[in-house]
Amino acid sequence: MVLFRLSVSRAFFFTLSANLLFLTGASSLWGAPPLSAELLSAKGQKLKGKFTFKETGKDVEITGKVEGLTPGGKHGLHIHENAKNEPCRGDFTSVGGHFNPDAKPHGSPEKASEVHLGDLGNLEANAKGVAMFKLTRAGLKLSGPGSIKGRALIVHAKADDFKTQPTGGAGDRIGCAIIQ
Ligand SMILES: [Cu+2]
Ligand SMILES: [Zn+2]
Repeated sequence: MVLFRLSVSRAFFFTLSANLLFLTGASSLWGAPPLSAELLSAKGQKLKGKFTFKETGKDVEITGKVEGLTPGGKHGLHIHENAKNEPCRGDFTSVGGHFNPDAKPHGSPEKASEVHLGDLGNLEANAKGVAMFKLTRAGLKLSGPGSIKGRALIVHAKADDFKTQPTGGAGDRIGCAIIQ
């Protein structure tokens, strides 16, 4: 009887550890690791900032903090396609236009499925020129074909008006970060 009990409890622990292995292995198979992007400032600007991109279910949660913006100002924020894998350099125009794999018009991320996939809205700076950013965006992928890895995050000098095509009329590119 004692022997029997021992073997039952062993079997139980074996199943438990096998399940734990399965769970930890599965989470790395299903979820892409988070990505991050550190801003480079344009000449004549004093931008500093960092963003992270994390999978949350089917969506991607983007969080970030930027310093050195216009106090109280709004600044357009987009993922640009960077199809040629350019670094952030010069006036940051070499990273191309907004990431738009589904050929949609430019607009607000509140209409996520109807606008450029790279449209992230505006950063809103406080009186000290600091903006905290948080957005959960549907449709983005962190790995594999069509992902945002290697693309460029751009901060603009002016607000995105969500109307002007195809840029939102957000003006110069004052900050650039490669998503990696
Ligand atoms: Cu842009
Ligand atoms: Zn756009």
